[in-house]
Amino acid sequence: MRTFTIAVIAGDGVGTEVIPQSKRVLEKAARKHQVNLSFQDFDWGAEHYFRWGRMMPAGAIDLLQPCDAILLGAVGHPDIPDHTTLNGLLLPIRRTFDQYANVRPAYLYPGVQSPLAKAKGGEIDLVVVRENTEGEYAQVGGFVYQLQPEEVAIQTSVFTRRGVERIVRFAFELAVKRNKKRRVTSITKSNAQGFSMVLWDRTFQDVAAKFPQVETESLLVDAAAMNFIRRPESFDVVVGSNLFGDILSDISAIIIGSMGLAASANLDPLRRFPSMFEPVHGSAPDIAGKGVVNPLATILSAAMMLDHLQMDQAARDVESAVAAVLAEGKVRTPDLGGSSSTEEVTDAVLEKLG
Ligand code: GGG
Repeated sequence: MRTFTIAVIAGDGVGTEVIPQSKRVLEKAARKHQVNLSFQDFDWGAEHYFRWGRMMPAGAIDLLQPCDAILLGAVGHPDIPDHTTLNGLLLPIRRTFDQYANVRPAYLYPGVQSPLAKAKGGEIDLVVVRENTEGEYAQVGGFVYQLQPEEVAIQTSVFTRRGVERIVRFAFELAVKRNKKRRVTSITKSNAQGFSMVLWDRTFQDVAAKFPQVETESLLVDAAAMNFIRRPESFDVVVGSNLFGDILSDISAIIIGSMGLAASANLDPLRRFPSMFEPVHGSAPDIAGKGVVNPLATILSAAMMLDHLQMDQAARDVESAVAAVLAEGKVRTPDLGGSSSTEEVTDAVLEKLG
């Protein structure tokens, strides 16, 4: 029997509730397909920070590297600044393992009510592809006169032709693979950002020329935000920088009914390093510990992990089980208007898995 080693970082807040549930689903799906998943749990995150002054130990990357994939819950704690939690765990993993494609699908499942009055099940079906290693999140900059009244902060975005080209190519290849609308929308703000985003536009045109079978569209990020609300059904694959992809994928998450349904993958498409799978949502301290967080975003992220590990049928089984639970509409957490617990929703998914 084939064995995959999965590094598991439950992290903080609701991360510690959704991860055990997604492991239950993964175990059942793997058993059904005669695959063995060996989970290696790492107790990194806010508690580790309170104890040791850092979100993860110095040798963390070396411990993760031999694993086949990483499953992450959430990071963030009300008593630690967000830039400390993010830069102490999530961002270094994405960058060190060159997980340059952050893939965030948004599908409106039949049976789920979108806040957009006209949207019907199946009508929203898009993927935000976010550049994940450079751009606005490159962490280049510093303070001058730090903590003085005349303090200056400089934060520089980094856009390389290689970085833009590879993420745009990934988006085109995904549009071909999905074989739906075969449309790639590029997001910039090149009217105001006349260097980095102009490089992005030029690179997009160069890559697009190699995919004549794929329709293209270029939108400024403000127009894209509006059109995600006005005509979400027109989008297929949407590619944008680290910051723009982050923001737009929160809009795409909420128009499909809940952040609790938004899955994501941080991929190294070249498979040199482990890829990482996580729900789009954070640690949600307001509902943490109450047993009501929606586990489906993490379960769907786990399905993306199975797909990446080439367990295609197991991935489809998990997605179908989630779709069946949502279509039935009986068991759902409060974010979807229900009163079921995190565990009850997982039980329902397990039952559908058969
Ligand atoms: N699910 C992982 C998590 O906690 N995400 C919260 C967050 O702040 N993410 C920022 C990002 O994706 O760049």
